[in-house]
Amino acid sequence: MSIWNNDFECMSRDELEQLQLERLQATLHRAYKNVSFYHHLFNTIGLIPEDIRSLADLANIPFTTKGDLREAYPYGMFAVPLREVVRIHASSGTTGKPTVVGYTRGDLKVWSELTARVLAAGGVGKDDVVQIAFGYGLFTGAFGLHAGAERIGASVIPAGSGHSQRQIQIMQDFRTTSLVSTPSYALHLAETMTEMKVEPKSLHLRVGLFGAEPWSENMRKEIEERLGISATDNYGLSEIIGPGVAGECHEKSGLHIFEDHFYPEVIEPDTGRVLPPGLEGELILTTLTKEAFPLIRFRTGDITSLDYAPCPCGRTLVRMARVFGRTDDMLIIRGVNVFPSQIEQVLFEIEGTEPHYQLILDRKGSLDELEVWVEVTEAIFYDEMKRQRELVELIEDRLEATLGLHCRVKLVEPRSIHRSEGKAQRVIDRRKWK
Ligand code: DLL
Repeated sequence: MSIWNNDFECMSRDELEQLQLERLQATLHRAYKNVSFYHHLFNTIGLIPEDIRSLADLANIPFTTKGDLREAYPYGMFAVPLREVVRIHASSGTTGKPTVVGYTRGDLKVWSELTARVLAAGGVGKDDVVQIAFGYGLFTGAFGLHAGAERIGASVIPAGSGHSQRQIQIMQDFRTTSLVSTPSYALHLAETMTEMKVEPKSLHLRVGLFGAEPWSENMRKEIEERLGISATDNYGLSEIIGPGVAGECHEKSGLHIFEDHFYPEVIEPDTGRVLPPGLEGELILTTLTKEAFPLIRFRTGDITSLDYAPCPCGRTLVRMARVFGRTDDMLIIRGVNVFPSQIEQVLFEIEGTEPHYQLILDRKGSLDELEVWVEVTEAIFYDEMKRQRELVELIEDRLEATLGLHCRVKLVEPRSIHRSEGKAQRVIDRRKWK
């Protein structure tokens, strides 16, 4: 599997850090001069961009939050006049009002370079037929990876999201070799193939590049087995650029962050203290080359850790651990911190359950209750009550051992949980409605 840009992806750490510092200083100047939010921020803390002389000095600058971006809605954080902006996207807005992001022509060029790196690392080359099953629209997923695939010289099918039977028909007829989607949608496609009696091995699929939502190692195994492909994880967020912030190589042990364009830090969420490599915390990103929408120390809300150990693939870029969850999708149930992905891990290890689940949170009196709805196979759903009872108890026990919390489990009929064409909705929080 090839490395798209050897010069930058395999640079010596010394050279890389020098480049980061130069690019950081240019970014700070641009932001200070052109974005009133950053101008005020620097004035408030009594610093000017020249005061940041090393990468470590960056820790003296306060964080930028999603809230800051929302206050600047829609164009307040742009560092260039609108006439230089050639593309506008917006974040999904799942955690509030969307944030609007802009790209100059130069930004689009960098973006396609970075998504080309992601695709190449996941095994896509110019002989591939790449089916993009993300929604084309304000969401950055489809346009971002589409441009990278074209840049590689692959044949790109802009299939868009949804219409699963048609997606599979396209895979058959157009001989798709690479699927780009969310991991949950890839599983849904595998299921639809079974219903359509299409044997995945009869297709030409080789690789899958999945991202935009958290997924587990077990889910990777399941997707790889069911679709007969090699699946890699890629990460990004609209505020920073979209997909193309980081991607896995064939080693599949962490996602290489494209550090020549983004400077990562991991902090302790409560105190803001920068954590040493290896410790888990919230990822903070600073853009180093963005023209239209530079961000300094942006709080991503995503939980990960950084690993600077050399990777056998040859890239020198730091690796971030698979994003396990967000600081804000962490559920606090009777004082216990719970990430939906922990529940997914447990379910994947239990025979007879399907990889589809939903968490229903409710409040009974003053107590929070968590009910986990788990889809089961037909054989189990129509089996005798005793067998079902045993399965419920098994899942409840395993969940309690993992989470330290008792929750009720309800087995639901195959295909009764809503399938998403984009990011899966795992949590229904009824506490908010009361
Ligand atoms: O989801 C960009 C993207 C598109 C990435 C396609 C990869 C592939 P947003 O809609 O702004 O942008 O959502 C960003 O999604 O902060 C994470 O919480 C989550 N996320 C993205 N990729 C991953 C991943 C796109 N690989 C938010 N694993 C981020 C876990 C992910 N979470």
